[in-house]
Amino acid sequence: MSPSIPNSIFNDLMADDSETAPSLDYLQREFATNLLYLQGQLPTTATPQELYQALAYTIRQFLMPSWVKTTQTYSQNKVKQVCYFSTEYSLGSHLGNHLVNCNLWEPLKQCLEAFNLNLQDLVDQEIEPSLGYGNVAQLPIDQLDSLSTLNLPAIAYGIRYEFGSFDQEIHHGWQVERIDKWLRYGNPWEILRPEATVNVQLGGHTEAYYDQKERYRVRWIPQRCIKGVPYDTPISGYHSHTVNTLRLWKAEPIVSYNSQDFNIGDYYGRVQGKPFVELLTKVLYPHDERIQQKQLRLEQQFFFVSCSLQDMIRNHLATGENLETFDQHYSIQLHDTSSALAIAELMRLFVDEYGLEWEKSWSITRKTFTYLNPTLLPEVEEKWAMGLLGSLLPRHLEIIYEINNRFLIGVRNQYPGDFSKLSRLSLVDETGERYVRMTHLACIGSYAINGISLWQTERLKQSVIPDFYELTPEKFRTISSGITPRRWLVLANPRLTELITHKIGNSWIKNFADLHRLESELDQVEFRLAWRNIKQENKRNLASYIQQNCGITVNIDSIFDIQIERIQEYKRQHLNILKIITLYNRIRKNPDQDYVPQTFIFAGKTAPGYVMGKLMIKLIHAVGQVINSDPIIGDRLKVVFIPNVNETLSQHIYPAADVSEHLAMAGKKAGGIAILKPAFNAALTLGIVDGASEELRHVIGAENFFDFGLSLPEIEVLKAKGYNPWSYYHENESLRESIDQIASGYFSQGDPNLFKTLIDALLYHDEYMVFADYQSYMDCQDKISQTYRDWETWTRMSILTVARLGSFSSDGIVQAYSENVWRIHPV
Ligand code: 16O
Repeated sequence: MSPSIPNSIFNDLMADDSETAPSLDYLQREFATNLLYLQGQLPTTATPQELYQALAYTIRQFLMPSWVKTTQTYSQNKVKQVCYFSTEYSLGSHLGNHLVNCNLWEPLKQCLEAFNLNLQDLVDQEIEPSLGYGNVAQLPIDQLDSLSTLNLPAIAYGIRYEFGSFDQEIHHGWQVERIDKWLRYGNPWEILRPEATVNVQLGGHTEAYYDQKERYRVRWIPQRCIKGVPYDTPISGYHSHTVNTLRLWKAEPIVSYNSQDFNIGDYYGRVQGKPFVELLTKVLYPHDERIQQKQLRLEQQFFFVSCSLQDMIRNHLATGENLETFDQHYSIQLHDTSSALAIAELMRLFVDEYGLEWEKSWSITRKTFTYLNPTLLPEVEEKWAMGLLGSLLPRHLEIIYEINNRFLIGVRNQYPGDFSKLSRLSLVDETGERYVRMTHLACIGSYAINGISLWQTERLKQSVIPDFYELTPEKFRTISSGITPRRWLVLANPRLTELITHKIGNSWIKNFADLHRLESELDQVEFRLAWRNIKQENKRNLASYIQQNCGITVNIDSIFDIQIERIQEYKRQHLNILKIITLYNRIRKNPDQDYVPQTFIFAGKTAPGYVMGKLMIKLIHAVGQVINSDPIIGDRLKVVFIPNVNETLSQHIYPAADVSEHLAMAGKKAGGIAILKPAFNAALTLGIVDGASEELRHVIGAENFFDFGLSLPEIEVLKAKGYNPWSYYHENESLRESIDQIASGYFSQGDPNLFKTLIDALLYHDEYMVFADYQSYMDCQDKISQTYRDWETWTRMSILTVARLGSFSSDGIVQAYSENVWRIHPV
């Protein structure tokens, strides 16, 4: 039975009036109504969080009609969609993003001003869902923004972790982790879809049988069965009617309606078992530490791919199509190997559940998947121990064996007698304990393989998976990465957005290459002045945040130099610290000289079990404490650590940055889209030339980029010669002085032991060649200070950086993927 709501009512609701801005009056009424009816609050007693919620409810209704229409259009017109499969999404805040995309920022700002409320303050109340770490989790989110903007059909599947990336607190300079309860106030941006629930099986064994047609078949007798419940979140695009969906799965126990199950004991047993099932989607695991709960991670991966594939098959069949056309309606983008099990699961669904022939199933499967490999080093590849995989997914292990057998027959024919080739390509690693190699599964089961930057894709071909490149070179694509200008410029930096738009119109927001028009404005002195003043304003804002949250007064005429990324040895925050200590020593020795004042701003989390990462955070604080309170130094040098950085907070930091640092040793960093965010916000880049930074430097011009350090070939030469950190220590006086200070306890109240592990790691191994790059880094730093003295030159470099970023918008990337890989079309 479907309700018959009169057209006069429903058409009105669905009417598309997104072109015309809602009246002030309307917005004010809606906001007040939501505050009262949904929050049960009065203006006098409402907390900022409740005001934010009322605002969120006010905005989300603008999205709903387009969202419903988009979904309906896809299924009615049987449109081909790209489906992202990723275990991680760094969503960032919803409200600000939708306000920009729906053109509601200004109207709402006015609406709230009349209520004596500040829009930005309320936007900052949102607890963002941090359901992933770093670049790899950010990439799909920016691409989804572009997909909706370009009216391209997409759906993203993932896991609805109850607790995302932990909250970072700093106690006496040490990182302390707090559970991220992002759902504690409810989540106005999701809608629960219980009717789309699916069941997922785990464990048990398999058995062979003959079906009615006397065909040999296998069936899986699972030991456990759990429910996957989807929660949908809208993904809006910039000034577009397309609202795509992010569908995240939560694990729940199956509630039986079989009356016999309801004897008392069983009932309480079930209630008590509930938390164990829900453990599955409880928490996001960091990947930069060894996880004990490996099994849980494998369960998470399988759970979400199984839910998603079943969902897709159900939707596909519901349109009246059969499975033979599956690949014509879906392209599945495997985001790293954490979703590669989908290949085995799709085969199982086709062969076991729907009775398709193996060959047919394999052919459809291979035409469905595309694989993004964002890694650099073969040693970080994901492998699952055979025993674990077999006990959790017995049928999938058999399927993987079968895929492997058939694959290796082909390899044997192509390379007769080459046994080492065979073992290098095999899905099963048999060099020690036996493992299934997920990278291999992803390569074999997909029709396109791409890296994350041009350079990294080359590394994939040459050194990460060269055998696959040799075998199937036609699968490899070279599409770079980019970020969305909406989130990283329009939302993050309204002042700069306004100035750019004032100069060249607003077409650049959708056609990012239009920014090149800024180059012709370069010679106008008022323009450069305006550009510089915006940076100063943004620095003033950040300075007051720092004052309030870190209790440190910073000089807004100093260079704001940022290093925001995960704290990891290979990213070399300690190199930065050694530089800062050197600068400190210089001022102490010659206090009367004229120095360019500098503020060094760090932010980043480190994995909870990563001792060295934690020690690096402590070192930043310890050095900061000494420097920041030294009267001789005054405001010429400050060290700041901004705790608990996430997407939203970083959007307040980038616009204030003069310099952004990227210090990872050459050859260690695969993606590096992080380098783009400060550049979008007119910061100059100081970095190792490697991968993404090489692309950036090439595009903006080497003269606008500060580079330093050893290149990858130079590192290899040095390693071959035998790298000895001691020789640098002995030869470089200021380096030695800095190291000795840390080692002697100068920054740890006389305690020589506190940083001993860190210092010893540098002196005895220095795996990431911090010492080898130190002098070149110092020289580069001096060049920066010199350049900064001349603000005209500096501002020109800054404008040119932004003007030349055109090719780094995720719009262009997604366009290229759609045409060359996914073969999807605008709707
Ligand atoms: C519920 N949302 S009832 Br754009 C969610 N409708 O299902 C719960 N949403 O998970 C959540 O905890 C609860 O809200 C409290 O916030 C419901 C409708 C909706 C409309 C537009 C957009 C997004 C969602």
